[in-house]
Amino acid sequence: MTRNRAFIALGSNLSEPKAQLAAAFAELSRMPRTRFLARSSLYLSAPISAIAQPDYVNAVALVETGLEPPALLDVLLAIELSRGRVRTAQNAPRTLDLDILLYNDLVLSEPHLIIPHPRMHERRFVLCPLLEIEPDCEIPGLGRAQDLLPALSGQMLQKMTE
Ligand code: PH2
Ligand code: MG
Ligand code: MG
Repeated sequence: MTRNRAFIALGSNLSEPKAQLAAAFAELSRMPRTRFLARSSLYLSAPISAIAQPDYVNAVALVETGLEPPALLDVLLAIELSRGRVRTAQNAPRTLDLDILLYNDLVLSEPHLIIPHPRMHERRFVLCPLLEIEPDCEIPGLGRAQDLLPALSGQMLQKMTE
């Protein structure tokens, strides 16, 4: 199996978010040609959205996978659907969101898939859990994740007890 390292962001703010993330970790560990390597703590975060909505539970997972990025995306979208995800407006509340953050040191810009995730460096709810499992994380084109964090100190984020 080709061993690619992929970091995946998890987020939920509907239908028992903590349970959604627990189910999602289990689903990620069952993906084909994939080994689940690590996950962060759960974090409670204020929504970043123009639409008023509940707080989110967020986390980041690391997997080793033989799936190429488009196939990985398809599997993640299928897991979202299996958790009742309904797509309405951008940044609308959701039962489960699974985003590819990083895939090795790949830089990709396709209509439906941009890697690194184009907004990850603006989001404390992504960088904090990412740094928890990968302290030396480098984001291709943007530098060390650790160095991007101070600019985001105004965003509410709280590590949760599980
Ligand atoms: N996801 C979004 C938009 N805003 N805000 C928080 N706190 N957490 C998220 O996961 C999130 C968000 C779009 O994917
Ligand atoms: Mg997202
Ligand atoms: Mg998404």
